[in-house]
Parts: sequence; C-alpha cells; structure tokens
Amino acid sequence: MPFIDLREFLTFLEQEKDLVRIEREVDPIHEIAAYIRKTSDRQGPALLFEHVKGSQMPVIGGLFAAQRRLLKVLGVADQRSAVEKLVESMADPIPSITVPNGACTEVCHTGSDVDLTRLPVMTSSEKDVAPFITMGLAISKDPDSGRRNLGLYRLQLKSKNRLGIMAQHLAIHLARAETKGRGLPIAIALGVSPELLIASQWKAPYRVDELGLAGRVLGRPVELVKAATVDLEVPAHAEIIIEGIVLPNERESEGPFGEFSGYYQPPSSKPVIEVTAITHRKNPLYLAGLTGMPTTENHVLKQIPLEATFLNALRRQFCGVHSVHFPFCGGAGYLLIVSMKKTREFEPRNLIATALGMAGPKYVIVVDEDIDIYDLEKVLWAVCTRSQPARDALILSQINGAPLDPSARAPHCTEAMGIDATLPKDGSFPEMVTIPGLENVPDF
Ligand SMILES: Cc1cc2nc3c(=O)[nH]c(=O)nc-3n(C[C@H](O)[C@H](O)[C@H](O)COP(=O)(O)O)c2cc1C
Ligand SMILES: [Mn+2]
Repeated sequence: MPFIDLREFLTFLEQEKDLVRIEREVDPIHEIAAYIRKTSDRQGPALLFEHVKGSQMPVIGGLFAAQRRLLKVLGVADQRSAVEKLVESMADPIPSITVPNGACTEVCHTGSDVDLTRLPVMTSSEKDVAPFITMGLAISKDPDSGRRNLGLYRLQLKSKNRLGIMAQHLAIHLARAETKGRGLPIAIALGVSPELLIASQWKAPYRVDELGLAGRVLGRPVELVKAATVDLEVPAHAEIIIEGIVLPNERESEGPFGEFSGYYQPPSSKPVIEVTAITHRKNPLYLAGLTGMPTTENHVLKQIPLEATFLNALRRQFCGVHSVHFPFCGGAGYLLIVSMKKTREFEPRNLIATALGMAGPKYVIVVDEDIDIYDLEKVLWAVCTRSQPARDALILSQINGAPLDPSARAPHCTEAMGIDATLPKDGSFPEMVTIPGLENVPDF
C-alpha cells in the first residue's frame, strides 16, 4: 500500500491499532530507546511519544519493530513475496521528479539560527558517546558524474551545527570531492515515507540512484524540491531536512555507539558535517530508530532489501537459486542462507565464493531446495547431516567483508566461511525417513 509520507503511514497504523500514543513525558536519553527495545522484543506496536523532555517535537519510534508493518507497506503477505517484489521492482525503477514546493521547507533555519539540539535526538545505549540520528536519509551526489545516492548512515550529534557521519557510497563521493579540494554537499531527510526508507536499504551498485526503487514501490515518482542552501534535491514530503557540507580532509573521533552486532563499536576517526540549514514542516515529527542487539528496527528494515539485493545478484549467476535469507541472529548481515537446485556438483562452492565476494556475509550456508531457509532448525539439520567440514567448507582469510564485526582483528578485514550442505547430485545418499499417510490424519 503506497504511503506518500510518514503521516499517512501513521494514520494507517493507528486505524490498524498498530500504533500506540505515549502521553507521559519521556526522556530522549535512554528512556525512548527503552520503550522501543520493549516493543521490539515483543513485536509490538509503533510508538508515538507525544511529550519529549526538552523538545517541542513528538517522536515516532519502533516503526519497523515488527516486520508486519514493513509487509503492509509492500502490500504482501509474507517475507518471500516481499523479497520477490523488491527484486522485480529493482529492474523497473521510476525516476524521481522535481516539484516547485514541498511541505519540508515550510520553516527554514539558516546560519546562526541552526540548532540541532532543538531536535529530540535520542541517546540509545548506555555507553553511546552522544545522541545519534539513525533514521536520517542521507542524499549526496558524485562530484564527477552528478549521480545521486541514498543511504541511512548514523549521525553523531556533536554541537548545534556539527554531526559525525559513518558512510558507505557517500564516502566515495566525499573522497572524490576531497581530491578536488572541496567539501561534499549533503542533505539528510528525516521522517520520510516508508518506501524511501526501504529503498535506502537496497545495496544498489555504485552510481545507481535508489530513489528509482522508491518510486517503483510507491507506484509513482518520488517528489523532490530544491534544498535551501546546497545544490541538492530533497524529498518534498519529509518532516525535517538537515543540509550541510561534509568538510574536506577533516576527521574527528566518532563513537562509541551500540551497533547492530549487539556490541559497542569503539571510537574511530570519521568525517564531519557542518550544518548550513534545518528546514521542516510547521509541526514536524521526529523519527527515531533503535539499533543494538538483534532484533531491532534496524535489522527488520534492512533484512528484506538486503535479501532482494543478494537474490537478484546470485540468480544472475546461478539460475537454480531458489531463495536467500539473512537471519536476525546474524545481525541480518553476517549469515546468509541460500537454497538452490544445483545444476552441477560443485556449483554451490562457486556460489559461496561469489556471495563472499560481495563483501557482506561472513558465513554462507547453501542447502537444497527442499529445505525451508526461514526454518533455522531445518537449515542446521541439513548442515549436520549433509556436509563434512573438511570436504564441504570453503574458508577465505583476510578479505574486506562483514562490516563492524566485533571479532575482526583489524577494521574492514575479516575471514569468511561457506558450507555446502547440498546432497550429491547422483543420488548416492541415504533416503530421508517418511511416514506414509501423514496427510490423512484428521485434526485432533
Ligand atoms: C537504522 C539503520 C541505520 C544504519 N546505519 C548505518 C551507518 O551508520 N553506516 C552505514 O554505513 N550503514 C548504515 N546502515 C546501512 C545502510 O543504510 C545500507 O547498507 C545502505 O544500503 C547503504 O547505502 P549505500 O550502499 O548507498 O551506501 C544503516 C541501516 C539502518 C536500517
Ligand atoms: Mn548506493
């Protein structure tokens, strides 16, 4: 079901009784995060905090604490259909359009009027160094080609007009701007429609504008307006826009921050944004997002787009790939399970090498088509009964792999392993046990 903006989605959730209003005043330091943790742990409703200490803005949290809300956005009944829908949509993008006016610029603060501390940015985990914006859609352009990129990158609140950032494709834009001795213009859209958040999690190839996928999921072009102080276009229906420049050749300590692995990421040197404007709707809502021990909305939001990314890429190489799954226990990133009908005996090993080459998963398990990849008991049963460690494991050392892996000895350097748990093609394997007539037993 398409939702043009966050508000439309919230109205829908309220009708569905899947949104709860919290009237009592809550503290953005840890208390909002604790509420979101609780709703995440029980697959509960989205939360609307009406009164937040120190700010006029209401806060939304736990929007994707339960997967059912993401499935509603995509208009499908289950995870498998959601993944297939995104794979189809990726092949058929609808480009965004620029319109003259948008609600996101109703109020405009620039220069000394910029004050990030007026936003109700939450501090999540106990040892987080500062409040972090986690659901900000970062928009930037390649300084050479002008091509746009979208990503959700955590932003550390440093002062009234300064943010730290930890980026992926945007980091390439920054490196290219720096070679020209320039900073990188950036716009961060807060409180965007759910389709935009989902599209941001597509790990599209570099140079591909993820807004095209958002348009396809929405069923119409995403509407953009010109930003106030930087040469970028921003989603017209966002609640809040932060504009600024990622400063060239400037790095500052960022972190610690409690990450999706379930561990704190220690401080390290990261780029810095100098904020030039904050624009917003007249009565803006602030969208918070919890990251931490699986399962949080971080994991729920990225899982299905990540599965679609890998299903799409692997199917291009291996026609027998049936489905893929990044379970939450692997932080929706470290462990990839693939089911396939292999066409040649050792094909799963090629698939493992390809998947590990995509710099994401640290463990890959390949099973036959008869295994339900969403059933981890069955997957591990296949591993235990259909594979031999020395024969069927494939280990790579020292690769640029799983991000923020707490067990890695150096940043961006991990080891990775795949297990081929498929049966031999020639049928030389004991038969699986079955009981005839099981389907005829009446309900009792
Ligand atoms: C809530 C949330 C927070 C995220 N925070 C970060 C982050 O701080 N840094 C990062 O590199 N990726 C983060 N991600 C993942 C990226 O947004 C995701 O991999 C995206 O596809 C990256 O886009 P890009 O490939 O265009 O850089 C986050 C994802 C979610 C759902
Ligand atoms: Mn990208």
